Amino acid sequence: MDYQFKDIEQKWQQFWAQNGTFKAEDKSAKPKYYVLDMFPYPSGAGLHVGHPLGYIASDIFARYKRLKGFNVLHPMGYDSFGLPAEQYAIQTGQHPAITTADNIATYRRQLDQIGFSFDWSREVRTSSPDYYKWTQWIFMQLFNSWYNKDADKAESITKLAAHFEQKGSAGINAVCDEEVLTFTAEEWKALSNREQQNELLKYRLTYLRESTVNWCAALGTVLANDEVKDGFSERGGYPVEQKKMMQWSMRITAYAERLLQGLDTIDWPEPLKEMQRNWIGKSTGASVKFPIEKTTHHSSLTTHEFIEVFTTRVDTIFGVTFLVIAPEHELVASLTTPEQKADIDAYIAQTKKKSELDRMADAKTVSGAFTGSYVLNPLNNERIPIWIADYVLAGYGTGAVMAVPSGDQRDYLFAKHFNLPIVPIIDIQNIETEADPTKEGKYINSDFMNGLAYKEATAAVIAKLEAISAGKAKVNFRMRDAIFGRQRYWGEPVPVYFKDGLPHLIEEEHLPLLLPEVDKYLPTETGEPPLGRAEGWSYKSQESRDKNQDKAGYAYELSTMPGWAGSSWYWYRYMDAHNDQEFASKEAIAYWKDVDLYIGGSEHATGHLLYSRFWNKFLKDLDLVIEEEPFKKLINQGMIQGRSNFVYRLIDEEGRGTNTFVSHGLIKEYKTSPLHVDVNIVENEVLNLNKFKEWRPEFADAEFILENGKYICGVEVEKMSKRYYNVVNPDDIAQRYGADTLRMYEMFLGPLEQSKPWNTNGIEGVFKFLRKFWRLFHNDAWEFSVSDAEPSKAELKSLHKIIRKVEEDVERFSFNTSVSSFMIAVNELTDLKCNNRAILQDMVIVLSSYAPHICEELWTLLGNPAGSLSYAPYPKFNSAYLVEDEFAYPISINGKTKMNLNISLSLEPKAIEEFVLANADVQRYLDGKAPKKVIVVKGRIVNMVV
Ligand code: ANZ
Repeated sequence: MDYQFKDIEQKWQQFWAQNGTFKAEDKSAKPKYYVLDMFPYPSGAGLHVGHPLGYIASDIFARYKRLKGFNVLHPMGYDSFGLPAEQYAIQTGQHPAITTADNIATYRRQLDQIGFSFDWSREVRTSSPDYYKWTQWIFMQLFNSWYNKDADKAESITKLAAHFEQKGSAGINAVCDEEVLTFTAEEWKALSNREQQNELLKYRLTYLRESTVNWCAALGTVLANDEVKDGFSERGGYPVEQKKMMQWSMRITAYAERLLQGLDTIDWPEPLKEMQRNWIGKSTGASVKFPIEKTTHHSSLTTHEFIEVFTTRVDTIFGVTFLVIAPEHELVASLTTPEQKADIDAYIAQTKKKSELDRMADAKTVSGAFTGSYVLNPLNNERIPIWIADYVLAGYGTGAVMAVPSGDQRDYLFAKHFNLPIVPIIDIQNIETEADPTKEGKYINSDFMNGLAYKEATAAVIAKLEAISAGKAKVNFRMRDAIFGRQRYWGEPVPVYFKDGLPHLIEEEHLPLLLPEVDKYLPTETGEPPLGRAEGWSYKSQESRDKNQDKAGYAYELSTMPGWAGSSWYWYRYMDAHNDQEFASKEAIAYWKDVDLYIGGSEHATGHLLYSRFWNKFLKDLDLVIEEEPFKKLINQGMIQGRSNFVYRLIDEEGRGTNTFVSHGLIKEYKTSPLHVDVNIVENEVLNLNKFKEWRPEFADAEFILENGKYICGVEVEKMSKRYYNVVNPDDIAQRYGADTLRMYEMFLGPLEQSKPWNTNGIEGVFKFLRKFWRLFHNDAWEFSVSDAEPSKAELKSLHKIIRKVEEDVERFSFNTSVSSFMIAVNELTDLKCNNRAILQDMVIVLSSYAPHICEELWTLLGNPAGSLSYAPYPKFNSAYLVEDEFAYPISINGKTKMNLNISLSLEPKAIEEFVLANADVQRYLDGKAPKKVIVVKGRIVNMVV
């Protein structure tokens, strides 16, 4: 039979599903291997050909590892909470759970069609209650923990409370809020329970805090920085304001140093690591306290007698000519003198409109306002004016900068603009370039720094500051604590209720806290998040249940968790997906440990991949997991870009578009305007005219100006997107050519990590290759026919070349290069007319991770016992078959090569000469004459002089 891919693929997909072929063993004598894909958000649009790229690569790897004798865990699931389903719910009223279930069904059908070897028995969905129960449970553990800097790990909050009870706050070295109390054990005990809880909240790893957010009143929600453009929401264009709101946050900053150090231990792409390093943004410098010069205006300044700055250039302290604090700095109001109040107020109003991103990006325009107050330089008592300016960010360092116009470009521009003094710090003339004492000169303005290099000078200044308690060395991180609340519906409810204005966890036995039903997916009239609409949704604690009190119950937290909550631990759930006692059993975690290979997009560099590492480290601190890092090796697959096609509409004299279209080669001769056309009605750039007329009613009577009888379309590479009509659906490819061709073709497109445009120009070639492979097993009448004869040397050589090549390629994730090697091997075997069972059987195994369906079918036809070849052993490479034992000697007569002769490399020159002279063709060239001289260079050439 000819190659009937449809029947074959259907048959094997069913077989795998029915037999649970890819179910990973929970315990096994085999070594484990965990291959993970970033699970998708099931969007309404379904998969396009770009999505499976990474999945195909990981599937090849997973299948290869099974052949290599590993117990492979290769699961799949859905990151199924999120905004699009909620937006759809707002528009149509359809419950997001229904939309999500529908979309998942589509995804599943599409994935199944590509023949992935997922262990579907372990599927997870982050939006299903038996999953988010454990997301909520992990949140509870975070709430119940604090970060002990001395132990350098998270510990139980009860341990902290016990310490307070016995020793007060002394001896606690924690990552916590800035404003914590200092107290003795007695003072702690004297606090009310509420006061104690309030204090503990400042230490918990997840906590409520007032933070500045981008608030969009019209949309009723907080927006992320990248959703705000020039003070307006990107979607809808509504005004966005900087607003302080109580928000749940995660103290990821506690893990900053470990997140940084861990990067050196994992095998990830260097650019990705670099993105995380920059995001974490470690800066080594100093904090310096500048005492505030007290005047009559400062009666309200009781506790703050100084402004603290963070600087990476404390060696420039004698060049400080002003201080700049962020407009949001807590001291602004009390520092502002009556004369300056109008200026300052106007300036603050102006900055409220800018997002933080805009503030950082906007380096050119200088703006600021003077508060009217001064600080003193702690080392020389110089008076220094205090300004506010939006280039200083409230959330970084201390939100205050000592400005050194002779050392820092921004400070320099600011000083020039506002006519502030510029004091040089080193003895060079050109102070417009940033001062670098290591290169450019010596310090001036201070005796003790004279002649010192940068490092020594820095240490000397810090020592001076420490001596007068005005400063100390400090490490600062750019990374902030992560906001953990959204004012939205379709997410995990936070398992918290409020009592006396303080948050409390619900009892564990009441997990999961189910997402309540609401009448609309919009904020309430009073601006509460959608969960505020749920009727009778309140918490009754066990105590109140027992006593039958508090009938109304306590109010629940109304925000839901952010998109990244469910994906920050999901790889553990796959290890033990149905456990209803734990997020995963200790045994399962001890066995699977971590992900050996993770494939996904680099767009998750500072989101998902950072949060996952954070939660993993936290779970490790609690001894709930084994490894410090979750993903040992990671590969970013490139994007498959769309290949857009264009038609060119003819423009008439009045500049109006006509219904005539000009072929691409002729557009220079006409006035035209380009129009995207659906790539599915174009083949090899030739437009299918009939399909074009059917495509849209307005084109029904379109006319064409053709070249050589054809309409040729223009081409451009763009993002694959519906609005460019360049989306290629994997279903269509699978229908037309089969999944095996699709899989091989996606790999064939180029290196996995590279982005590349989709084009179908080579897909026929891949399809033909598979058919040619199928042909090897069949005679001219398409009957299955293989021989049991001994394989020839040439056949063995072809086979062993590909055995080794695929092994090497797959191990270094070079999937595209294997595809061309397969093609060479099949061509060689075809030329050799090979139909040898021993050769073909091994070929089937080697190819099976790329093209599993056809290989399963051939495996069965070869007469193997019923079942799958998925666990057959990968053939052993034998280098002996690759040793070249013959050489094609060029035979030349009077310096001209006449022919080549295959001669054994073991022959010595004398024997070679005899062999050559005995050859009939050589004799013909010699015309019966005996050569005067024969020169034989072994392994190189035979030359004859006649
Ligand atoms: C004095 C100085 C002199 C500075 C000099 C630089 C050069 P990184 O490496 O990013 O940590 N800075 C501190 N806090 C800031 C804030 N909240 N907003 C904006 N800028 C801030 O940079 C730290 C440097 O950035 C600090 O060192 C401070 O300026 C500024 F020749 O202090 B420097």
